[in-house]
Amino acid sequence: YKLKENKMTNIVLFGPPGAGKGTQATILKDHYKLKHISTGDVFRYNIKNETELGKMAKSYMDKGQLVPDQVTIDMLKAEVRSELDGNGFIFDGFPRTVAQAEALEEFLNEEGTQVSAMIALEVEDDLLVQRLLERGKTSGRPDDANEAVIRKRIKVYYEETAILKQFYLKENKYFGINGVGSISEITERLKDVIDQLVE
Ligand code: B4P
Repeated sequence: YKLKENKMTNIVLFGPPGAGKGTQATILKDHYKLKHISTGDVFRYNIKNETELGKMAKSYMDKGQLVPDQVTIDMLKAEVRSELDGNGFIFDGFPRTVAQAEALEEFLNEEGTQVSAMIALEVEDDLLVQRLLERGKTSGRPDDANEAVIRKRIKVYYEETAILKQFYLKENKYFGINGVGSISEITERLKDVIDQLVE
């Protein structure tokens, strides 16, 4: 799979916490042979290994807040640089702020590529809370453990992240799909969008 007019296929999976980004990215990366970058996973890896970055990130994540932009952007760039010879990327959980979106655009341009599409998974808040509480029973993730933190993450999404829809709409790169249904139904909806971009 290669993007029709471009060197790489770079998909941003978008949506509120619990919308299914990580779930779908894991499936799509194998299907399209893309590198999956989840900033949440990279932070959790650093937390597990007790790195300085991990200690810092944990203090924000446990409260349902975003990790500061500069560290997140630097981390993302390092991940992208390690895989620039591949087919492209699925970004899962990045960008989450306007500053992150601008940094991504500039950085990909420098590397001779760009975001192909942002695809948003649309799911209502109560279902998000339900999914995350369910995951919290087994994930061991402190940010899934209680409803107040989950509600805080959703609030941060509407305050800081949701605006990115406008950013990509302006560039004609925004696609919204219904994120409610079985995991395989949603994968099919995503493939319908992505198949129009790749050959
Ligand atoms: P993330 O790791 O990105 O976590 P998330 O928003 O909860 O989404 P995730 O991908 O894990 O869940 P999914 O929807 O797949 O972020 C965690 C924290 O890290 C943030 O709060 C922030 O502090 C920090 N962070 C990460 N990126 C950052 C950035 N760029 N800038 C600053 N800070 C950043 O799935 C949720 C659950 O729903 C799962 O249990 C799944 O099994 C279930 N599910 C999925 N699809 C379903 C379906 N169709 N039906 C039923 N259940 C489904």
